[in-house]
Amino acid sequence: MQMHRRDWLRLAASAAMGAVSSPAGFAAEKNSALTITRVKITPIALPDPPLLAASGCHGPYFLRNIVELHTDAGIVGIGETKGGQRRTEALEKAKKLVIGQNAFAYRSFANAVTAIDPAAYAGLELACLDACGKATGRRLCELLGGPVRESVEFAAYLFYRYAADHPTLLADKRIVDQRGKGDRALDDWGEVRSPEAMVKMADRFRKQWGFRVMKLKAGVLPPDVEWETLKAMNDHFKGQLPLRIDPNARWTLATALRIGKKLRNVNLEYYEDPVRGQETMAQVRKTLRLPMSTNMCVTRFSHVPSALKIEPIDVVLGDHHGWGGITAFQELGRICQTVGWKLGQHSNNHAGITMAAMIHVGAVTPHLTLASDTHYPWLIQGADIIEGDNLPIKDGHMQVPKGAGIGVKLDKEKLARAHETYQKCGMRERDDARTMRMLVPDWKRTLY
Ligand code: GKR
Ligand code: MG
Repeated sequence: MQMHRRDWLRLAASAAMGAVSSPAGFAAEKNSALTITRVKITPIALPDPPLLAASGCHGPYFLRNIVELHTDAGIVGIGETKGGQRRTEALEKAKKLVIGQNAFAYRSFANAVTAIDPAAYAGLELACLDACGKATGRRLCELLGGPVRESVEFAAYLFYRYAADHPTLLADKRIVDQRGKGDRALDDWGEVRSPEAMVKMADRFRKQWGFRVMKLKAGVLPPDVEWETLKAMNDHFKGQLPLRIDPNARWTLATALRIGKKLRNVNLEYYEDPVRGQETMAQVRKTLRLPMSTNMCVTRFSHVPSALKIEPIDVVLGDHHGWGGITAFQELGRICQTVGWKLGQHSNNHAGITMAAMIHVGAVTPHLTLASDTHYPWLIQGADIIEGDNLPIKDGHMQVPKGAGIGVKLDKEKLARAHETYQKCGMRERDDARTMRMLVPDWKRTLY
């Protein structure tokens, strides 16, 4: 089926009107062992605007894998995790280890599944927790000992980008929906590749969603232009909003030090991954004495011991998909609290199940006090695979969903459509460099 923005909006509206919220009355199943009988993995592709990062330009779709975990009680738990064919294969392999197990015993297969792929475990654990929540009438955050907060703060995630109806990008053969020019464009943000345009975008993010914290995705334009952008944002908000800048390790040590010195002149919350590797990050941190954060040089538990010695960071940006599930994220929280690191959440493109999961992560991790990253504002309204509208963001915060388990419901029609898109578009792994080369044929991820 071919869709464009208006169709997505219409479908979302009718799904919302037809949504029936069923109470958590699962008394009959309460005594069930909640044995996992079947697991369905559905790879999907959702529309993605041309956002720019050190990796290049986002392609026409981003990929995710959706988990439906069936139990003998008739309860189905849902999960979402990273996308791409390799992940689908890992999930297919992992599901063989969980069928026949009790959903409440999700930690009993954690090591075996994490050894295949932490992101596969994260998707399956989430689906187990959703099933357990539905079986007991408890929200996920309640199952995991919370909530410590009902409202979780997120940051504005600001990307330089091309207009959604850039003619070269619209000619991409992988596009299988009816997006086009003008009001048929995926979105109306237009091109944002200058400090002035970024200030306008930041202002609109603040007005539309109330974000208090602003993160600039850097590693795209020449570093001095990115510095000018951050400074213009700081001036625009009169130095009152905390700022972050993330070049995704596309800067040399010399550039990171040169730009880093200027960062002292703005309301900087932290300097995120300007350079690659713990040693180089530590050099930047020791020279500049700025707070440094990462989702690149400390991304798994085995990276912690060397980070304690080398001291490259002050902040870990965890991701429950990469660290091996929400329960692993809670453990990460305790480690960060113990060693004196602050904790935030990293994000890649995701749909509403992950969005809800990230809110629950915030609700069950006391030490998670920084505003989390999320790509969710970039998800086209009506394109999500959950029932109803995209989850609301107000005053930069999102509320823990009210229903049992994760608290959001899978919309089967939208899921089928997103799977059909995955089958037709031919994209099987993220490849931002390929899209970037459509615009700049000799583009390479060289260092600045
Ligand atoms: O979506 O282009 C992007 C981001 O750059 C993402 O891939 C990064 O993983 O958000 C991430 C980050 O904070 O480094
Ligand atoms: Mg980052």
